[in-house]
Amino acid sequence: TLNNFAQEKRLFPETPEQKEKRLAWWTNDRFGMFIHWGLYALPARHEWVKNRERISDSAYQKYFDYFNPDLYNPREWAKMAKAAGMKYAVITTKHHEGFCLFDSKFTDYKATNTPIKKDLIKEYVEAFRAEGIKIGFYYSLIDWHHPDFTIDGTHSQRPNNDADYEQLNKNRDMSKYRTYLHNQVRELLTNYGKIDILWLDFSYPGKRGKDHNDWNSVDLIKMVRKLQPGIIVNDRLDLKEYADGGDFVTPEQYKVAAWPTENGKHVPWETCQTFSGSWGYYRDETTWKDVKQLLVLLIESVSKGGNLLLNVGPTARGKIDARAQTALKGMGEWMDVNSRAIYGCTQAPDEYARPENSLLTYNPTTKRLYVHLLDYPLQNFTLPGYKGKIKYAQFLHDGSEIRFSAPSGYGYRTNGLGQNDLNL
Ligand code: JFZ
Repeated sequence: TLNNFAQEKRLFPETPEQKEKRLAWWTNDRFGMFIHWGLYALPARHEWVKNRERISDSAYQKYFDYFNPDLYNPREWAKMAKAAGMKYAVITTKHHEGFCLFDSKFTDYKATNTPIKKDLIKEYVEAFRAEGIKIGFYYSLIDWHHPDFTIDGTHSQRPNNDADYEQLNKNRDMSKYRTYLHNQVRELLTNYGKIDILWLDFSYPGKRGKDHNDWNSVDLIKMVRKLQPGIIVNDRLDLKEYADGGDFVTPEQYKVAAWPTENGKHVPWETCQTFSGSWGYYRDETTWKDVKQLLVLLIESVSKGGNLLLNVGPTARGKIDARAQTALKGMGEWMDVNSRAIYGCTQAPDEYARPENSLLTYNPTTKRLYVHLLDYPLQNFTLPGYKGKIKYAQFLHDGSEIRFSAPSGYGYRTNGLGQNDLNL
């Protein structure tokens, strides 16, 4: 209610209606490409490799010295994203390792100083924009390379003993890192034209953690909105006490049970998912999801009012892994004929109780209900509880008629689906 709204703690003067409008394209489009790319593509065993294996700066330096993605062709990536039906993309401009794919004035630890000698972000922005894909930046709040980022529980140089933290941090000054972080976000939101999405990652309050004070999240987000008034920002700044500390929630690598709520109201959400488990390119990982699993992730998100940001981890030479390409193609084939059940769709009204082994998406503008049959063929299915009148039913992929009947006492029932409409 309006009353609630007045009581909420806010940073910006924006009504819920204005927010809905600002997010309208994102809510409509539903499906985006996440891109995790950095020096960790060279070891090719997880983007947290520096932390996991406690690799020193000097030992990690070889990946900088040999970073040379000679086959980088972001136009090709953008075409793949587009063919899969993805409408926006979010790339790691800097991940936790601290390496910048963009040409920053504030560091030497950047792609322009490696053998490739290019601002890879500039090329990404131009290529994806040319394909009509909205532009997102991921920027890591964590930085394992910056000399002033205090060593914490996530750090690659973390000590084994609690007592050693103080000693290690005595020459580190988080206020200097904070300035660096604000400066770089300002560069990213100034030098590359209109940016549609910003992903800041992440806060982890606690004893060996970092929270909104470490990033000065309040001033950071104020700067972000001033530089890019239309931008959509994720929720990992630790600004939970504000109703507008982030635009959407980000459940990661798991399926949500239901549309997430805050104060009893549905909130915008996006799940981010990998093809194989790791975000960065991982050569030997064998846990690849198949096309059906991936499509179910997408459909299930939309069926609960959310988005899917599906990740690729390009290789050290700048190619999208062949297995990821095949999966993207498979999703694209499905989207070619079925995207109408994704774009502009959301959770179906409750009255459409879900038939077994199916997911429902619903377009509130056209009032069309999409029943995604996860098992097929099947003898028939019912829409129990639906009291309205169905005018017509058809398969979406080929427009063929589905015959149905409305027996008294319960909802609609299809007749012999997948069995040549034989009424058994
Ligand atoms: C973070 C990163 O550490 C990871 O490498 C990747 O970039 C991913 C998209 O984001 O991982 C997180 C961050 C936050 C949570 C979980 C994983 N969280 O809040 O549950």
